[in-house]
Amino acid sequence: MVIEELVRSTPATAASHPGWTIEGILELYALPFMDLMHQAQRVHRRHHDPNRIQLASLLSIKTGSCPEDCAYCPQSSRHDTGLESENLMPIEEVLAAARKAKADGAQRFCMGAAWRSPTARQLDSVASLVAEVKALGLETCVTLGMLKPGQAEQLHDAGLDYYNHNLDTSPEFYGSIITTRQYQDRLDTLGRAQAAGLKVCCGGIVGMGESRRDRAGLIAQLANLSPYPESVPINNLVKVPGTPLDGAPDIDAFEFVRTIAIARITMPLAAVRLSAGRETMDEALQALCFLAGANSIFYGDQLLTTPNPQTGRDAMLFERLGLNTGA
Ligand code: SAM
Ligand code: DTB
Ligand code: SF4
Repeated sequence: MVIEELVRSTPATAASHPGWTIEGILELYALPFMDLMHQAQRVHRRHHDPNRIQLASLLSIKTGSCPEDCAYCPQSSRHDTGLESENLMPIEEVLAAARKAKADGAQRFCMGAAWRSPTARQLDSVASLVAEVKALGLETCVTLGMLKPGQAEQLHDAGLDYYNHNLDTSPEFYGSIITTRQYQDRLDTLGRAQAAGLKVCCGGIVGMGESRRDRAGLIAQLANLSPYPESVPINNLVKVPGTPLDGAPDIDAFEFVRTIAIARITMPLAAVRLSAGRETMDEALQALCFLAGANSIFYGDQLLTTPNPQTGRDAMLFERLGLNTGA
């Protein structure tokens, strides 16, 4: 069986596998659900502790008034979402949040800024933040928009571990969601981050009204990056009133789980993160996502501007499932 062979021959390295074309990925989507889950568990157990979940905490260090027009995003200045804009957060506030995240058990601290692309001065400020957060003993991640030549190197020198920059969807659907930048701009920034020696956190959003082929197209793009991303966040759209996608139809829960399973199979070594959208998922569905190979979550009561499950609720879920977090 072709799929069996592809799954078996996917290398245990971060090198992409030439077999993961859109058509190959659509074949995975077409598998009976139980067979897909079985394949995903096989891959997951070969490369990861199946009972371990990595915790990453998020902080919005600069909120709102973004000039980009991403149709899903509450922080775009083009949408009236009632969000209050904030300037770059003072360093002490960021460090207080990072210390709390560490005390709560997070391994990684991700700082997000609603910028199209940071200026040289903004990047200097973020580089100082990164160095201080790193000194607390946390892995560091930032997401700042597009990087210009030299900026990824500056972040790397400051001690940054990961750069988050999502491809969000397939190249074909991208223009229906964002018009103020091109897919190639995103690929260029990812290339700069990788060339500077940063690890990459790159994934996308499902539930934006895209087709299955678009979801397969996103995964094909991710899996064929060379190397594929170390972290792959799979976000379920958080529908925010005032954004153009507020009324998007819900994605079928099993289609979401399939997407996680396929990210796991095609990028065996990656940390696949069950990202935005957990607030509206019940615990059984989250458990199914972990079974499909998700082994990372955003941990903390808030994502960037929208709510996330309370940490106490997550801790209870881990206990009920016998999951450990390495904390
Ligand atoms: N401005 C930078 C950028 O776009 O790269 C960094 C911050 S931006 C908010 C980071 C990511 O959050 C986006 O790429 C998108 O994948 C995700 N995101 C934003 N709004 C979302 C929503 N409503 N639901 C799910 N994910 C969302
Ligand atoms: C990612 O893939 N998801 C996170 C993080 N990377 C930066 C952001 C989710 C944002 C959800 C909407 C909000 O809270 O503003
Ligand atoms: Fe700006 Fe990032 Fe939101 Fe797009 S996703 S509007 S670039 S903050």
